[in-house]
Amino acid sequence: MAAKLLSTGFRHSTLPENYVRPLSDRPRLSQVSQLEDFPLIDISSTDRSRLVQKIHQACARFGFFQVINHGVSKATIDEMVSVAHEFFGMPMDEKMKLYSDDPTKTPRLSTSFNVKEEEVNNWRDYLRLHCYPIDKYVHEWPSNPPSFKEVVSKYSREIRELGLKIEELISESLGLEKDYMKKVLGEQGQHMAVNYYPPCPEPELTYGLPAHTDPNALTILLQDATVCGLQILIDGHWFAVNPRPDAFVINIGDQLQALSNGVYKSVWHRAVTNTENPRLSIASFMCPDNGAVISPAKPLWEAKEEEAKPIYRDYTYAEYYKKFWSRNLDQEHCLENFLND
Ligand SMILES: O=C(O)CCC(=O)C(=O)O
Repeated sequence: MAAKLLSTGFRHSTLPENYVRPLSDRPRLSQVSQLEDFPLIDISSTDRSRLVQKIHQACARFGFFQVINHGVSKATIDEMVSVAHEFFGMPMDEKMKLYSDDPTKTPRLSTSFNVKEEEVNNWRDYLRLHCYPIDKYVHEWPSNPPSFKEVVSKYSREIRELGLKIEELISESLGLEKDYMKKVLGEQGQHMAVNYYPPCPEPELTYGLPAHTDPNALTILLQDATVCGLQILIDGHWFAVNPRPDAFVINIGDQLQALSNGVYKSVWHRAVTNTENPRLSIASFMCPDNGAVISPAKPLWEAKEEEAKPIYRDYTYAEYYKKFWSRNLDQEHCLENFLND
C-alpha cells in the first residue's frame, strides 16, 4: 500500500514526506483571494427567463455557482453529514474492509486520489459509491454505521432530482431544448465521493485534492458548513469558495464543456487543508451513460459563421472516463486529448 488511510484519529506533528509537494507546486495560501461576486442562485425562482440568464452568466464566467432553495431538505442534509462523520470515525479494522487502491472498484474507501499512479500523495481519505440505480448498488454499500444505507439512499434521490433540474436549466441557458442534456447524456449514472480531510500539520506544503476538473457532466457539492477548503481558478488566480450552510456548490464538468462547445467551462478547482479542523465534503457526480456519444451541440456551431466548428471530436463517455483515470489528476485538462484537428 503506497499511502495509508489518514482518518485514524492520530494527529501528525509534521507532514510525512510522501505528502510534501515540490516548491513549484504548493498552495501559496496567502495569495488566495475571496470571490466577492460568486453567483448565488435561488433555484426556486418562478421568473424562468431571469433564472436561465443567471445560470448562463455563471456557467460562462465561472463554471461554478451556488444554489439555494434547492429542494433538498435540511433533515436529509444533516443526516447525510452526520452519517459521513460517523463513517470516518469508525475503527480502522471496520474501515479497512472497504479499502482499495483500484480506481475501477466501487464501493471503495481509499486515500489521496489515485495512489497507484501518483508520486506525491494528497491529504484526503474518501469513500466512493455508485448511487444510481440505487437498487442495483445499495446492497454493496457499507453496512456500518447501521443507518448508512437508508440515509445515503434518501440523500442520493433528492440530489438526483436537483441535478436533473439544473441540467434542464443549463440546456435552456444554451438556447437548446429543455431536455437536450437528458436525451444526449442517456440514463445518467450518479457517483458520490465522501471526502474527509483530517487536520493537516503543514497545509502550505500539500493539498487535500490538487487542481483538477471533473470528468463527468455536473457536480453537486455539499461543503462542510463551517470549514473552508474549496478553491477555484479564475483568470489564473485562486479564489476561495466559502461555505454557505443552506447552499450547494454546482460545477460544470468536462462533458458539459464539450457539449457546450467550450461556451461553458469545466473549471480547475482544488481542496486545501487546515491545521485545526477536519473537513468533510460530499460530491455527487452526474455521469453520462457509458455509451453516450458526447459531441458539441450542433445548434451551437452549425448555424454560426462559416469558420465555426465543433472544438471537440465525438467520443463516448466510456472512452473519456478511461483516459481520465489513466492520468495524474493535475496534468493538462483532459479535454485537450479530445480536440478536433
Ligand atoms: O472538497 C472539496 O471541496 C472539493 C471536492 C472535489 O473537488 C471532488 O471531490 O472532486
